[in-house]
Amino acid sequence: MNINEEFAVSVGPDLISLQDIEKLFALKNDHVLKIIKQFVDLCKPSKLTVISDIEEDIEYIVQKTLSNREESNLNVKGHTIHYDSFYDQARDKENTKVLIPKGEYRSPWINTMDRDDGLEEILEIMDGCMKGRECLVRFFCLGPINSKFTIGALQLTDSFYVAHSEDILYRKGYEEFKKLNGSDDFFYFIHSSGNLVGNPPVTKNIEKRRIYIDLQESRVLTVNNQYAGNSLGLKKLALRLAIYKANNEDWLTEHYFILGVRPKGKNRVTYFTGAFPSACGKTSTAMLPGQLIVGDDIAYLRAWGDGFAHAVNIEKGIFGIIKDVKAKDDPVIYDALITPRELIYSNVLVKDGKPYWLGMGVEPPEDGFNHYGQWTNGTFDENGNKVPFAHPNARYTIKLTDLSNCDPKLDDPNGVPIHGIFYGGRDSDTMPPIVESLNWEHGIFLGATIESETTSATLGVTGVRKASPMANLDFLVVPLGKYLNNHNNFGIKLKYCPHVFSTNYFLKGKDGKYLNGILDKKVWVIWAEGRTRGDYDAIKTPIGYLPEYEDLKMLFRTELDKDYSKEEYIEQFTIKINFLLEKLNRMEKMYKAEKEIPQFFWDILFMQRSGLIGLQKKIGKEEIIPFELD
Ligand code: SPV
Ligand code: MN
Repeated sequence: MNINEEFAVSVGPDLISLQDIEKLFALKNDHVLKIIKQFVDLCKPSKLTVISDIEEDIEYIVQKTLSNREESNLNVKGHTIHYDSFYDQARDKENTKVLIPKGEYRSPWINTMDRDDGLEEILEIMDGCMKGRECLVRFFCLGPINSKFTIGALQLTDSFYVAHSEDILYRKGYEEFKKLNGSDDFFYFIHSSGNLVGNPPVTKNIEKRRIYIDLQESRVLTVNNQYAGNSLGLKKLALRLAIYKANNEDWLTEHYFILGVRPKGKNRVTYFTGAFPSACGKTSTAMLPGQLIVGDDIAYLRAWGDGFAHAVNIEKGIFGIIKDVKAKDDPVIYDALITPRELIYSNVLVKDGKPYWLGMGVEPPEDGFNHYGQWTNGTFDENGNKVPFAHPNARYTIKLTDLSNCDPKLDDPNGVPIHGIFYGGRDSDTMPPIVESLNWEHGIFLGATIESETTSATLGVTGVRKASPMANLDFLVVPLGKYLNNHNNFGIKLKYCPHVFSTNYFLKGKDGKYLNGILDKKVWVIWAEGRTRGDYDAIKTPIGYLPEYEDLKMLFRTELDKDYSKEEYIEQFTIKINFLLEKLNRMEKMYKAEKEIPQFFWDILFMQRSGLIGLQKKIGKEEIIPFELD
């Protein structure tokens, strides 16, 4: 028997229609058939449905997610609401593990597990996990159609919500799979929500939630979850597989947005990527008024023939945090959220078919349905915590093309040339609002040392700083040293290396108040754009280049119609040597915990330290204003 016959016999006509079998055979890919057979045998669904790229198949998903109540209609046409389990509202870091074969190095920074043990455990949990349920077979593309960047993705899931979300967020891939010519060069993802309970149906056995990343087979197995960060193969699960692939080849996979910057009065678009840890301003930078958005979460970058790094968004939609989206501050998103279109809300409060979220700028009702279930103001959960009316990590899922600032180059198979990279931290007292790196290696250092401050629960205590290299620590699957080396080698190949900038929108004054307004980031971004085009001079310091006062004054005027005083500049851009030295000490301690950190990292760290100490001696002060360096 050949593989087709074997598949048809073993999977059988009670499970799959003849028409769907034909859809699979048309791919002429034995690897696809083998994977499906293996996981149908294991997960034991009662039905197998193959979804191709045609409208009718996609529409089937939308109908079924409604009829099985994974989603429900809201008042506005095309809007639906989905709920995840009360205990499945964010990425489960503890149970997301990278499976490492015996004898291979296991980095202390990465949550790893012995591969054999991990597979044994998860395959046992997945045994029969789809019993009585329908399993969907989906094909997608990570990246634009017909592009060198793009990687195929096969998804098996018993969740129509997952499938529906992926239709909004990712590009169709059934026809692209035909072009693989039988190769196994694709990622695959097996997902099951596991046993469901309640109405709407949510995952029951959360204690058996597992997300295991098997680099060796380019696959992720994930079970007993629904929250998109855990369940959707193509989002953070594929990110890890792609980081592995890129780091073993010669390109980059990053937790980057892609932004087209359009300075006033200059007829050009300059593309930037940017990585920011949570709550450091990533979405607000990607959605900066007057600019263009290509992507808000994940990018692949390759060295291109024109000498630039080119980037593509591997997604075509946004799974965005809805908290604090207000008509006043986020008019583009807000408008998309209240007008008819295909849109999934998750984990917000619904009353009379209307959604309400935290920080919406609208008074919420006193009761309704939310991630807890039937909710009234004053509901406490089983741990005695007051249940907010909506979850702080509640989300919306929409297509990028539904935003008025979507860049027409979203689907360009060549991607966009990247002139600059932002790394955004959050600290109240150390880094200036914007710093440009001295060179590419120093840019990697800036990315590797961004810190974000969590506000402590204890009153009066300064925030606890957490470093996340390139805002990618949660997704690293290769040792940090290898990752930093790959970055470095990538830059060496480029004729035009991106300029690298660190931002800090959260600097506070001596009175504890933020020194910058929410929109001031526009000035930093436009200044950075000008630097990549040679428009502005800058002041060289041991920590990088700082803007000159006159340039910022002019940009505050033209971009924001605001005054920017010398006093403000001095307060924001003063080099605080002791704080910066403390940061270097923290970084040294942290990076010493990992082996084989590249030498350039240490060279820069020690050079910065001696540069700062030298400056302190020369000027005789601990706080130095940029004018003193001119
Ligand atoms: C993030 O947390 O970085 C997200 C959302 O983009 S999630 O899909 O949960 O990863
Ligand atoms: Mn993200």
